[in-house]
Amino acid sequence: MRKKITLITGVVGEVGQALVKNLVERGNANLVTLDIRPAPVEIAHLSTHIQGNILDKSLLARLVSEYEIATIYHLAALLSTRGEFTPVEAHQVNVEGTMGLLQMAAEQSEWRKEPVLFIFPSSIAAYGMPNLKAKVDFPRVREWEWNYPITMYGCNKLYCELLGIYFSQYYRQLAAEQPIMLDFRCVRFPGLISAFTVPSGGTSDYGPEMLHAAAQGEPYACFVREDAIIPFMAMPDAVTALVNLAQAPKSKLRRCVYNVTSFSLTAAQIRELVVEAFPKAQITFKPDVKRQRIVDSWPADLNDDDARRDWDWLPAFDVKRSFKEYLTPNIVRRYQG
Ligand code: AKB
Repeated sequence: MRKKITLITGVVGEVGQALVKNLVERGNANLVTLDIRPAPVEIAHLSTHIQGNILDKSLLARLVSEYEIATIYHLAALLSTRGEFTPVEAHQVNVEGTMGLLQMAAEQSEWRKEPVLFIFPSSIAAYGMPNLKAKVDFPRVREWEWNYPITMYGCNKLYCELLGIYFSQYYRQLAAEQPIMLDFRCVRFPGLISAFTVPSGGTSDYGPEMLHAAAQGEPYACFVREDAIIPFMAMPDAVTALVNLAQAPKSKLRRCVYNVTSFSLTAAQIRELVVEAFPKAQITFKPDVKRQRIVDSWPADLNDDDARRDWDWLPAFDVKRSFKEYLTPNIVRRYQG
């Protein structure tokens, strides 16, 4: 009999590393992780790691022949800044990679006669505010509003949300027999800040970069204006959101895609918090017009009322707790030792 497992793609990314630790702490032992990169030492012992490409069909075929995949956390993606430099590659990884996994999950759901749970992180990048006036006038956007992304990554995320809904509700809708469909659940994340990892390739990276630079005593030139504002969340809350959504009773979920958020800050406010934690921080502002435009297209805040109502979503780390209890002490420890 094949071993029942949870598959995590893109595990070497920031969310993946935090998620693996969290799932293991919760007693989830049967984790298989997949990434184009080798597993870092911090998490290598926590799962069976496969180094490979999600676009490799023979690799996916080998996976299903060896394992019964019950749950998939599909985190592999090229983020918004990186995606603008390599849009074709971003589309391949973000869309074709997701499509391949959705197809595999659909086939597995039929084979097992039980839905595969497919958890997908989307992003504020799925939104596109047309100008700063709209951003000010409509600060707390709902899931279905302003879905006009201006980055390849944002377009990819929005389309993959729709693909997930398609595979979970309409796949083979004209077939004689209704197949068992997969269970697709998605959260739209704001910018994420981790104490243990530094992001790469994103456009919300200026927040965590400011903090990590200050903790290492390095100067940092922030690539957005002081008044640039987007929502953020501390990494432990991001992981909780994924796991809680995965565990929510299906009957309670009235949507497939949910906004989740914690606090919104301008770049100047982030700087103030960083300077409070690291008084010697040398942070200047040197806006990059092109990356600024991307940040300006993202909403100032997310309306996450539906997640709160349907599966009791509540961030544990507001801005004060994030900095005082999670970010500052852990970052200090990280760079001191
Ligand atoms: C990015 O900046 O691309 C990501 C995101 C907001 O999804 N961090």
